[in-house]
Amino acid sequence: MNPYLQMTKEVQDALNEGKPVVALETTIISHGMPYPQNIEMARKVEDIIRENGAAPATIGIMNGRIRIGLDAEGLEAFANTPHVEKVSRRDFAHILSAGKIGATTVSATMIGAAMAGIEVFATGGIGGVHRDGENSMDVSADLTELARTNVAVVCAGAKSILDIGRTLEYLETQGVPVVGYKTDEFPSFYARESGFGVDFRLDTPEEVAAMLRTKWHLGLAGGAIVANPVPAEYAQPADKMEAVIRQALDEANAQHIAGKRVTPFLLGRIKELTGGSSLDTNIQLVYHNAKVAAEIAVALKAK
Ligand code: PSU
Ligand code: MN
Repeated sequence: MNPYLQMTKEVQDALNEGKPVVALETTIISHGMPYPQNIEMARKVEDIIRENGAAPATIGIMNGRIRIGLDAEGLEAFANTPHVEKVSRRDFAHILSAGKIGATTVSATMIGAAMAGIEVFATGGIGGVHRDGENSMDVSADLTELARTNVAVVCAGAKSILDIGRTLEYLETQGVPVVGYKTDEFPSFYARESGFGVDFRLDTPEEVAAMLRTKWHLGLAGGAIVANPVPAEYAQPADKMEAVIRQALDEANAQHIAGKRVTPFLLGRIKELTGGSSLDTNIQLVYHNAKVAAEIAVALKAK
């Protein structure tokens, strides 16, 4: 095993026995939600994965190790330590060698998952091409990671803080399949709609597993997006979110927020401006993604 990896017994046993495992990210805990909702979400999402037949592996960097699976203390540290670093591919080696605590984004979590041999990852939303990204060149490292690392990412699409059309164009260029899970439309996180289609629609975990196995058997490197819309009863109206997002974007521009601070700033402002009603949507869609990810991980082990 890679000497930088430190696994929980639950994950180690599952991997040794060829049982399904689902990766989870820590940026969503440290930078995506307030305490204590983040720790409640982090615990419950693990239970949902277990209930659906897989072992949960929440991934983060701590004390010079890549943690694959976190115990209660580990989860608490990511949920409630001030100034946890946000780690994408670029930051990974530095945060590890410096012994800092680093919450992994989608890109960094995919790296850790692939090192451990985990094929499926559940999260909320992915990063993408930001609005005005054609000028700022602010394109999330999540997209290039999806092009090179063999991990399927189950998400509720991308928030419309992003330019969803350009995000999908970029994914096409990078050869990343965008699967609509029981949907023909790419979802926009809070809303089930975005106005953009998916590359193809699949309706069962077995079909998704078959596509992934075939892709990887062929040696077509890279992951895939499994876009799973938020359940209708928890969705928010897209027009209400658009007004909030525009205000948050205006504030980010006025305050010259750039680089890795952009996404956490926007997420934080959206939460404040919606008075927390968006937080429940956010949490529920993560639970739904965890369930679907576990089902896909189970189906992949049967292939
Ligand atoms: N989008 C969300 N919630 C999140 C993120 C994105 O709706 O928590 C986090 C994820 O960890 C994602 C990261 O990988 O933000 C992308 O950051 P950036 O835009 O700086 O690449
Ligand atoms: Mn960025």
